[in-house]
Amino acid sequence: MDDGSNAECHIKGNFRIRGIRSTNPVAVGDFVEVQSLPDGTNWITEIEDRRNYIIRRATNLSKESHILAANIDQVALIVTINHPVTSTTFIDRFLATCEAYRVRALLIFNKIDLLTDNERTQLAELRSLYESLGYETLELSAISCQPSDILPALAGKTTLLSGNSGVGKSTLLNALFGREMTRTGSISDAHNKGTHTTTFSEMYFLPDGAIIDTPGIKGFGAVSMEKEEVGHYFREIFNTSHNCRFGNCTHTGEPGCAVQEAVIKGAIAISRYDSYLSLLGDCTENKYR
Ligand SMILES: Nc1nc2c(ncn2[C@@H]2O[C@H](COP(=O)(O)OP(=O)(O)OP(=O)(O)O)[C@@H](O)[C@H]2O)c(=O)[nH]1
Ligand SMILES: [Mg+2]
Ligand SMILES: [Zn+2]
Repeated sequence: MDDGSNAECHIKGNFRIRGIRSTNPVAVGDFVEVQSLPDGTNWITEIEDRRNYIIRRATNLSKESHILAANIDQVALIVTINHPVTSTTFIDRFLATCEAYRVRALLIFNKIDLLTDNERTQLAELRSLYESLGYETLELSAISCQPSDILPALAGKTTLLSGNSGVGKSTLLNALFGREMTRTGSISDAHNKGTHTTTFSEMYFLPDGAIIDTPGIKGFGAVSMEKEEVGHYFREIFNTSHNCRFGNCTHTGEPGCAVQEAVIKGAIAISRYDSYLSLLGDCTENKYR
């Protein structure tokens, strides 16, 4: 509520937002108007226009979408080199989705206390790759870090925490507040994966800003992209594509393709190009469903 207190609110069954077919009419981050009735119940009467929102389709085939969060300033993707392994394809798909939503992305590499020498090298390479593309990156150990290690990156913003199950989103949140705000779970020994401890999204207010913990999500923002669009969401591919011979080049074997040339020369990382191809493949598949 306006005074900073929490209130349990109901919503009418037929409440729907124009233009969006969503499984949840109200999402974390929404500003709403609430009417309090004499019987003590509170009813949401109005949802204010959203500055932006991040959606996830309920399933790949479904036209209904789930609004993950609304009115956010940046998304922090928590990445672990190991325990669990986060693939570069996952990171790049995530970043492409943020580009599509025009939402700022921040990469937080967590669990650096667990890294072997090889994994440390990998971390340094990945940070330098993403920094070179203009993404802000951080590295830390959420189990032992201080709020001051993270707060500057969150100041003045509403940040959505995202990342695979078990990467430490809830642990990071607890570190920020210096006490247990939310439950954390262990990594399964058998699968080196998280166990989906957080089951719904929740917003927490910081002295300057807010942070939203979300359940570990596999299919974050499976936005439907047109094949021609995919290249726009990879910054270096987009920039290089201006030098391709054909304006509609998909960078998959056309003659005079500047992107493929840059990949061969090492100016564009192979991991990024692979991720591009993987997203492109999805578009082609969806078309023929
Ligand atoms: N060694 C180490 N373990 C960590 C670190 N951060 C988190 N963990 C552990 O990783 C496990 C998973 O952490 P959570 O915070 O529950 O992960 P989550 O991302 O919230 O997972 P979901 O809620 O399932 O999406 C817990 O056992 C944490 O203690 C870290 O920096 N170092
Ligand atoms: Mg969690
Ligand atoms: Zn090309």
